[in-house]
Amino acid sequence: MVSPLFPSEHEVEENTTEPVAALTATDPDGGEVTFAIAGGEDAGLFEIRDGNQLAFVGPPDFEAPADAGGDNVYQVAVTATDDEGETSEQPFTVAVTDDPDEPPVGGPPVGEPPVYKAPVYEGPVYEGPVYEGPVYEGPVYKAPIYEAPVAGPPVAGPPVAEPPVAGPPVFTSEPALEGPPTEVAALNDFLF
Ligand SMILES: [Ca+2]
Ligand SMILES: [Ca+2]
Ligand SMILES: [Ca+2]
Repeated sequence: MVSPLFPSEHEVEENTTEPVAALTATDPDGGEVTFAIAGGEDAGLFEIRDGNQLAFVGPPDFEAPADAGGDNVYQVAVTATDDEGETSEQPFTVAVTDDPDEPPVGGPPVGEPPVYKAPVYEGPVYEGPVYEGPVYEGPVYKAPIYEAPVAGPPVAGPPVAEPPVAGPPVFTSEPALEGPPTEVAALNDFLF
């Protein structure tokens, strides 16, 4: 048989990560006793550490109690089992007390500058009429798409004028064979 001897009421300050209580029990037959969470409405918030330490899984917060009822009084039941399988269940009550000196919840960390919060606009909001005029349903102008001419072969320009070749002198008028002799006519008389 097993005979739990541990007290059943405890009180701890919030935020503790230390075990709430060291569980002790004796087996008159001299056997070894093991402990386990057996129930209680807040059983899920407790664990057994190192064989016989009843502890919160996470540190409790007085300002945000997680227990059933939210009154910072946690209920958990522990069983002690001896080496012959006999068990003894012991209900526990753990009251969490306030730590008045903890930093305020949600405030900036100590030593850090405050975070700038821009003011929220509280000016007038436009509440005038919403335009609900007729919807244009006339023809839609569709401009032709300009297609640039494709560049073709180079166009031959005007022929380049060649400078006239100097030829023999040309008479601009018929030499007068009759009438008063000209120098040419006189020359003819000598040749023919
Ligand atoms: Ca707190
Ligand atoms: Ca409670
Ligand atoms: Ca507090």
